[in-house]
Amino acid sequence: MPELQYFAIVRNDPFCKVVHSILTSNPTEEDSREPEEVFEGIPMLKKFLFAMIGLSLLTVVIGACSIKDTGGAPTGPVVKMGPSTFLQAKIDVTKGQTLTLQNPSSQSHVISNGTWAGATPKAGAEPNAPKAQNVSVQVGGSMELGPFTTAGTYEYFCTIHGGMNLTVTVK
Ligand SMILES: [Cu+2]
Repeated sequence: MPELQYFAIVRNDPFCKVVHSILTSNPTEEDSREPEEVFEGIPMLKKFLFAMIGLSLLTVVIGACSIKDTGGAPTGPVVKMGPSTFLQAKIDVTKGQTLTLQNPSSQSHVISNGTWAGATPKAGAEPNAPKAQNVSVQVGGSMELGPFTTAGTYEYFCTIHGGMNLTVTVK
């Protein structure tokens, strides 16, 4: 299983090491036959089943080891942005959580504390509001707000897109 060994060595990860040692361990003393002998004694269907199970396990193991490589995926609430709006105008957040703003749209945004009052941008942060001061969020990018430590209502807006408001309610 060269791929698996590669993962185990590259990851240098306890879980991967365990899997690696199991799959590369020598036959036990009770079973002193050569691995080839053992394999020959198994009917074709069983060999096929073992191969399928082996492949499934390999997929799961590689998947498990790979997930750690991706890292950074938000564990808290997420609000996505469109080209000129937040795709939701309000979000509830539990005290202590950090909010992630993701921008999968075709336009970049600039986020600050405050709100659009009609056509007028009103910058300003409520007491205890996590600060955002002209944070540029590029196409495909994201930013974090928080952690929100105090219950209350907090306003954020995009300074370049009129009416692009987000209200965060912390409970
Ligand atoms: Cu914007």
